[in-house]
Amino acid sequence: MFDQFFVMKAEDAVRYVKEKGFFTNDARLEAKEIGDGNINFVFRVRDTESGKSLIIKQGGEMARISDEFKLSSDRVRIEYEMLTFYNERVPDLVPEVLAYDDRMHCFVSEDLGSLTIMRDALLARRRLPHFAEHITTFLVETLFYTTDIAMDPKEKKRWVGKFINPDLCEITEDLVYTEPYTDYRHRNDLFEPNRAWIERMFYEDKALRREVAQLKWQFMTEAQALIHGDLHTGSIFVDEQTTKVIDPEFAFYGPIGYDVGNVLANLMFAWGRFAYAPSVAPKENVTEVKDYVAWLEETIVQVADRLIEKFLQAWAKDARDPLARDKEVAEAYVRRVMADSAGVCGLELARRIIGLAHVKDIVTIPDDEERKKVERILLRAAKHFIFERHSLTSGADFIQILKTAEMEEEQDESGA
Ligand code: SR1
Ligand code: MG
Repeated sequence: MFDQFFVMKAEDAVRYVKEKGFFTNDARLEAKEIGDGNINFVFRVRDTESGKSLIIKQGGEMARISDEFKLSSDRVRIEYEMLTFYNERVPDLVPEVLAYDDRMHCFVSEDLGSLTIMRDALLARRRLPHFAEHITTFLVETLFYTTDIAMDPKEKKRWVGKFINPDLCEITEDLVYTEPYTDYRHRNDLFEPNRAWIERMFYEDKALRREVAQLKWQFMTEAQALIHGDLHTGSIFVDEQTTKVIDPEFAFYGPIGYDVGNVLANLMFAWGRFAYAPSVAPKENVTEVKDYVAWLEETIVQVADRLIEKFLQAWAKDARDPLARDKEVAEAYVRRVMADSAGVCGLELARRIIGLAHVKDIVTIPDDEERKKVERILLRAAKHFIFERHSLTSGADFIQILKTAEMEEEQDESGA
């Protein structure tokens, strides 16, 4: 029955796992479509007696968010190959992947049901004491070790070919790099109280468009490392002890800063929400919320600083190019990674507020005045990250930009 592609429903998912031998024919299974992303279908199939469960992820021919996006099913193969690579390199930080089916455009993987999507954990103000350590290990192990500096350059070029991902790269090129800097009414979805402000601050800023153009050509041409390509807090499962990265369907050989910048920006959405939207928590929790904002700031600092440290350590241990043995070469390389990360951090902040695909951290702020302010602070920060990316060299520099953006917004509000 599963020898020709069709979009599965929950009952098909039950038949599928039985036919493929994951469960016996008489197992009592229940299945539910649980996907909340913009693109694919995700089924959880569970044995009601043993409790054993599995995930099937299936890619249709177009994105869920809009049928404007027609997508090659090859993305499912790429995601499966990426998860396989991650399982070899960082098994503790990803789900186990069990099977791939190129006819049904799906794969089967471990169910991480006991964990929570990180965006939801942050919205619930859960502290994740190991996140910065885990994610920086993930980033260095998957990024540094897939560069020409650590990998055999011929093998690396084969990988570049294996992970060519034109449709998903096109989505990023359009949604992240082009549309938020253009009055692209057809797809940009602006919060109305900020429309005029965004038109002035973004669409009319030619210098900004020039900087973004540089970053866009870099994204399109720099085959630096095998990047995840969509490493936001909706692509990470967590609990207080655990971090598991999922969803690498946007993977390709691109700039390291794309992954790092996404992680940082998505921590900043939670930061903006809790720092400037008091209505999102009960009044009596004000001190707890303040402490949570401090925890988010510490985490942003640690992600940047530990990444730099671990990258340099990995370089000292495993760089194989003879020209890479000079410590100053390593330091200059990492400085550029951080500049690229800052640029992408700005792009991600901007596109989730101005573009088509939003984040819950912002759109669920119930008070319009608060949301207006949070968006403006993050958008001001976005511009600083893009323009000043070459001068950001530590985690503290990232926080400094957030503080500058806060101050500018306060001054503007008070008419100073
Ligand atoms: C059409 S897809 C919109 C967004 O969802 C994905 O998760 C990526 O972030 C993409 O930009
Ligand atoms: Mg995704």
